[in-house]
Amino acid sequence: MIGDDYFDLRSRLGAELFALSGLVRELGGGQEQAAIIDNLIAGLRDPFVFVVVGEVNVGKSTFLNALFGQEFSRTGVMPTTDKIYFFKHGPQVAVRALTPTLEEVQVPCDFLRDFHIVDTPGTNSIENEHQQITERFVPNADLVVFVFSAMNPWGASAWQFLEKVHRQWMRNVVFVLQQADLRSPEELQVIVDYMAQLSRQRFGRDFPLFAVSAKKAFLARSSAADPERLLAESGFAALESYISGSVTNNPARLAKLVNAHRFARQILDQLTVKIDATVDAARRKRTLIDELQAERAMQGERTLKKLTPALDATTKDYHDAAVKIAGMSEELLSLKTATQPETEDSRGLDSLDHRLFQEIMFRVGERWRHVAAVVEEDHRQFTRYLHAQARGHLYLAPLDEARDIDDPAVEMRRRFVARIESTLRRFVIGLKLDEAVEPALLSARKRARLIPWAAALAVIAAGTAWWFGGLAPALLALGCGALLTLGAWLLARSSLIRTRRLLRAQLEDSGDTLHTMLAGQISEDTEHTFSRFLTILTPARDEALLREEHLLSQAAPVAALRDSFERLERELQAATAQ
Ligand SMILES: Nc1nc2c(ncn2[C@@H]2O[C@H](COP(=O)(O)OP(=O)(O)OP(=O)(O)O)[C@@H](O)[C@H]2O)c(=O)[nH]1
Ligand SMILES: [Mg+2]
Repeated sequence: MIGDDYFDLRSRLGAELFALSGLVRELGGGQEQAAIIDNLIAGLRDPFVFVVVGEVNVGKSTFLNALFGQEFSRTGVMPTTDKIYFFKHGPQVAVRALTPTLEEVQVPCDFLRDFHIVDTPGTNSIENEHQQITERFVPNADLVVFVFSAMNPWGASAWQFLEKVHRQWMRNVVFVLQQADLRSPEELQVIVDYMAQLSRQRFGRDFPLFAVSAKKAFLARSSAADPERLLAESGFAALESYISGSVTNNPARLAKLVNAHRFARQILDQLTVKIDATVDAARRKRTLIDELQAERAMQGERTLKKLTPALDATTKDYHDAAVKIAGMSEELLSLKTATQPETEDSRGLDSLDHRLFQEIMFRVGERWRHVAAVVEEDHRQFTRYLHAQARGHLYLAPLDEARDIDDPAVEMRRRFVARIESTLRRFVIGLKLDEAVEPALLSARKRARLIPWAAALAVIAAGTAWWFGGLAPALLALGCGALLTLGAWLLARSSLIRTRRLLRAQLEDSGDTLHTMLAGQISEDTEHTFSRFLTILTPARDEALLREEHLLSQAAPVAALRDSFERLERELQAATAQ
């Protein structure tokens, strides 16, 4: 097909402009830019205009049919083309008279989308229309084909017509010596040489000249057998290649492609800048959230570090409380208690852990309320920091918005204090002081109960001995009884002392447990306090990441289009340089 290289370039540019227009619309590049691209696309479709002139019956219409391989223009031995026919593409054949001597003919042939053809009657038959053709069509023509018949190329009217063509348009003129099959090669050579000489004489220039047989070329392209031979004999190949070249290297057309490409390239550059900026903004946003998340973790650690002194002080305070409770247990685990009725001392036992808890709370309660206030302040400050960093860059929902809490920091403080208290309570309960003390107290009590009996036994034995044996046996019995009583007393006392020791040791050894429990608790609480910021940071990050990925997926076709624009630019430069 004629001008394949040009049409290939044009259709690729068209496809890229189309892709660009789609991207501009999709990425919100602006209606104005989209409209510019649409205009550029429409501008590319401008068809080439070929005008054919020559005397009657020289084979103009046959030449056109052969050139495009389609019989769209009528031919015949009689003068056939009686008007100027302007052929263009249409969905069906339609003829419209524009003037009495000019008709527009629409034909559903695809090549007519790219070529508008002006077929003219013989120059010798339409002297009056010469002006119309030279003024109206020739200046718009990309190619003006002067057809001469090899049988008689000297007919004056064609040469006279050429004289009327402005010199400016002569560069688009090509001579076709038609019906070459009716002459021998030698005759043709003589004619060709003479025509060249004539054109130099009359116009001071050479025109490209091709001797062809359109009849054979058309046959080759339609039904005939042995099309290669016919085509070779027709001499059409050189003519076609010349016409193809004139299409492909048409400077105005190439300039149009280059301009369209340049315009589109500017729009593409703007689009690239815009999308790069949005990708950058999205990336910065995600990086900011990453930083905020890292800062959140560090803030948690900083706050936790602030709590360590309180933890150590609490262990110390607990020690004091333990000493005090151990002291109190001396009274509880005394012989006096052991000899008292059971109900009273068990009340004392029950209250031992309660008292321990009270003692601890008395010592540490205020401290942990203060600690909670520190955590609350850190929480507040981090909230402020977070929103200050986010301002103008990213939207962060208020913390606990969904839970409808007035002041999350206050709520967090209350919770912190309550959980410390509950940890201390669990710790005290976990000591199981009553379990440690009760069995010892029971055994002490059993032993203590022996004391009055032993004493009574001693007195009775001494009295009986006095009665029957006098003073000496009585004193002996009394001594034995006293020894028995002392034994019982010692047994009870040792049991109580052991228990007190055990209790003291247990209380004192539990300091580490308390430390571990509290450390675990505050670390969990601090983590919990600051991890609540994740409820706003994580969704914000997910959203930013999604947006970034979405924008990158949009940037990818823009980058791909840039690449193919660059490739096409190189090809256009190469085509223009030829
Ligand atoms: N032998 C031969 N005959 C041809 C060739 N080209 C055209 N003819 C014949 O020449 C006659 C005129 O052909 P057309 O194509 O109608 O010529 P035209 O210049 O368009 O004629 P008008 O429209 O009347 O001006 C027809 O009989 C064709 O068959 C050719 O290459 N060789
Ligand atoms: Mg004709």
